Parts: sequence; structure tokens; C-alpha cells
Amino acid sequence: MLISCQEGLFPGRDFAEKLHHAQVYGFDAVELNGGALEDAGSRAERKRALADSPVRASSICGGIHAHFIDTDPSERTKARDSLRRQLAYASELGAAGPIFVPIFARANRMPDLRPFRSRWELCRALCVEQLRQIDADAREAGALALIEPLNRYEADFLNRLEQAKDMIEEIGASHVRIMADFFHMHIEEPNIPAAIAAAGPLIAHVHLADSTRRQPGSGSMDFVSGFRALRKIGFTGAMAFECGLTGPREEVLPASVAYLRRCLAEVGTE
Ligand code: LER
Ligand code: MN
Repeated sequence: MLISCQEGLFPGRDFAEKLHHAQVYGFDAVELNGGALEDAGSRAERKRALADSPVRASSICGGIHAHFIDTDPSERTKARDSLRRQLAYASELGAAGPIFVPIFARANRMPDLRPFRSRWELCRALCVEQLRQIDADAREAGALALIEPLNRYEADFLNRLEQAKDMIEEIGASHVRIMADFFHMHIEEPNIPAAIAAAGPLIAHVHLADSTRRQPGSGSMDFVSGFRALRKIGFTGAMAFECGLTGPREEVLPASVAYLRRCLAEVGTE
């Protein structure tokens, strides 16, 4: 399992300096900012710096037009186009894939049509159709489309891993996979290890944060049981920091990586 971190958490005047800090702090990988990748110059800068560094690109986050289940077809098209571009960037930069959220609560305009269909049922039905096409786009690009369940305060559709798993299995997707975020799981999953075990090999990427969404080791999250579950399902992907920090990054980031490596060592290879 690789330990990664969103590029924005590193100090540095340019991407090469950020990668240097990632390496010095003990990270294996970096999660790229999808917004920055829209600029060809920034993309080339990242590609050059990654070629010169042992730190690899794990994933892409941000910059997606997250309106996959919008009622407006032009919004859905924009969403799919943005994801298709990021799938190509992932393939070019050697990252597993881009992370996407079907729809955020604040943007969800799906009506409640009960007793015909609830808002949630309509969201799911449209999401399944979108995922069929997203899966084809991802297969063609040779990257994974990483769908992320969020907590109820951010998304009123798709909060738990099993809901993503059901849709992936329904369409038999080969290139849509689950992005499991410890912070969201801590709010939505009654039992994080059980949720990971049930989603199994469909989990392809992880986000890390402690219980208050600061760096791992700063709160009450039980990473050992979560990592044990990830080991058991054979997870070999990357886990990226997506969190705030309780202190100066040059102090708290290396300390947090060391803490996670101790958690991983405790799990061992059992
Ligand atoms: C938002 O809370 C989040 O976890 C991000 O990874 C969404 O892309
Ligand atoms: Mn996340």
C-alpha cells in the first residue's frame, strides 16, 4: 500500500519542489490537482518532475464538473467531458485514475417524484446509466474512474461503499472502482472494517484523514483495523492524505507518515 498526499499540502514554489518535499517527508506518491492539469503547461511541468522523482502519481482529485446526475443534459455532458479529459491525464501521467462524485447535495436538482420514484431512486437510476458510459470511457483511456461516496452533509446521494458496489456490480463495470475515504466512512459506515471487507477488491483508492479531518494520528480514528481490512481484501493501491493539519506541515506531515507506517507494520502481512 502506497502512502500518498494531495499536492496542495506540500510547500514549494513549483511542482518539482512539492515532489521533493513529498519524498523528504516519506511519501510514496502524490495525488494530483485535477484543476491544474487542465493547463497544458502545468501538465507538462508535472510530467517532467514526476519523471525525475521516485515519488509517483497515485490519482487525480478536483477539477471535475460534478454534475453526472444533473437534470440538465448539457450539465451531464460537461461532467462526462471533464472526467474523460482527466482519464486521459491519468493515463498519461501513470496515475490510477481521477476521483469523481456523482452529485454534491448543494447541486442536486433531482425532483422527488414519490410515489412514482423517490429523489434517491431517480438519482441512482440515472447514475447507473452514467456509469455504463463512464466505464466505457475509462476502459478506452486505460485508467480507472474512481467513484467516491461522501458523508450526508456533502451528498444526499451515495454515502456508503456498498451503494457504489451495487451499481458497479449491476453493470458489470471493469473500470469504475471505489474511492474509500476514511473521513466519510467514519460518519456513514457503522463498521469501517466490515464496509471495506464487503466492498472487497472493488476498492481501488483511499483517502486518509483522522476523525476531525486533520492528519492521521491527530484524532481517534482506528487506522489499524481499517488497514487490516484493506490488507485482507488484497488492496495494493494508494492512500492519499486529504485533510487539514494541526501544525506546521514540515513537522506534522512526516510525523503522520511515520505514524501510518507503524500502523501498517502492526498489521504486518497477516
Ligand atoms: C470531499 O469531501 C472529498 O472527500 C473529495 O475527495 C471529493 O472529491
Ligand atoms: Mn475524499
